[in-house]
Amino acid sequence: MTPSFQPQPEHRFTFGLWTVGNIGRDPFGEPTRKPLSSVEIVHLLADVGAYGVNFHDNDLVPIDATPAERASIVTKFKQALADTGLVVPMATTNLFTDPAFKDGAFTSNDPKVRAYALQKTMQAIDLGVELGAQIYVFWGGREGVETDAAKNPLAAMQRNREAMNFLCDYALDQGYGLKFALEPKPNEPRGDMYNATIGHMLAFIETLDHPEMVGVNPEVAHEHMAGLNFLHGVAQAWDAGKLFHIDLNDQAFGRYDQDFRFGAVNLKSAFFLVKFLEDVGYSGSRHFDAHAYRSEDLAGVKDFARGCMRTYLILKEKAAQWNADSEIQSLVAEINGDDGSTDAFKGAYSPSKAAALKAASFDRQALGARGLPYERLDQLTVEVLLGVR
Ligand code: GLT
Ligand code: MN
Ligand code: MN
Repeated sequence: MTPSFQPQPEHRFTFGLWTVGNIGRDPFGEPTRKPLSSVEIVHLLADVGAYGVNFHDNDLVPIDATPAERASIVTKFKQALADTGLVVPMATTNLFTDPAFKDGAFTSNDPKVRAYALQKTMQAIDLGVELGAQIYVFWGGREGVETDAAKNPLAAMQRNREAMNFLCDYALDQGYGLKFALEPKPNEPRGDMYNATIGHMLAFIETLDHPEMVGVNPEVAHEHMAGLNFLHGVAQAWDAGKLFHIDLNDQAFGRYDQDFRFGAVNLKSAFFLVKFLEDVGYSGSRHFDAHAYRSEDLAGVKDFARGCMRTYLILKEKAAQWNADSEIQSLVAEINGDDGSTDAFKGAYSPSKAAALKAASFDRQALGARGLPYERLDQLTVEVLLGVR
């Protein structure tokens, strides 16, 4: 049977209100698309086959809304969810748009800004939980500097920790059962942002009071902006039990924050990422944190959203093909071959093992002379991707 590449709820494909809702503004140009209401976005996402919709507090409820306005917006949004069957797996706080956050939220030098950021986040957590969110994302968009004269990086780290500890305790105190997912990014909008990569964030999490409820939300584009191998960071997060959420998109290395459609730039990296997520059985949201090219109209926004999901599903099918390809698998077996001659040295340390290993002899020249068939394996991978196998 030819696969249909039709998104299904079990694929856990989600989009943010801000992604398909992006109006095509950039630092050099005015919007190219009309804003959509959150209800319209829910219907658009249902139309293209998404499973869920995520939001920042202010994507849904304007920052200056009255309690009555909030209530009416939430009622309409809940109705749209009920009408379409879409769910809200994740929510987050906008701590970057308002000028109050121009020098950061949790890491601001101003204690009033820090307190306001905590207040806003608690209210946003309440909103997210009310709509069903189980994962709460923290992207520190303004947590950084343009000059290190402005902020002590150690103080920033401590303030960030204090805020996360406070908010973990808040969520626990409310009995929310939330998990927090921290999203690293190296720069943009700040000159440099704290906890710049997946690795920084994983280390930071271990210093918190409740590390068990905090994981990461890595984004393809953000690690690529730092010139890093995204898959390796994701594998490390998975190994640590910290892959709570993932932001899929694409990005040319070394460029500004492009947030392109998933698979739009680095297809081979996208392939190995999808293969990894599927092979290990990642069961969280596949969240597309990206937006349509500024040149698109509403139909193009749908093409963008469908393209993200379709590319993921095609790559998932290619990964299954790679795993089932006998020539590829025999190369994999050859690469990982083991004649058992080092069995005595494997596993945990013991003094006798160490002594035996120190006394063993190895044919170093033969080890160095052995050819590794990675060229053939990579070419076969390319041919799977190009559809000629
Ligand atoms: C913003 C940012 C993203 C974050 C979102 C969550 S908003 O668009 O570029 O990477 O995931 O705050
Ligand atoms: Mn991004
Ligand atoms: Mn993101």
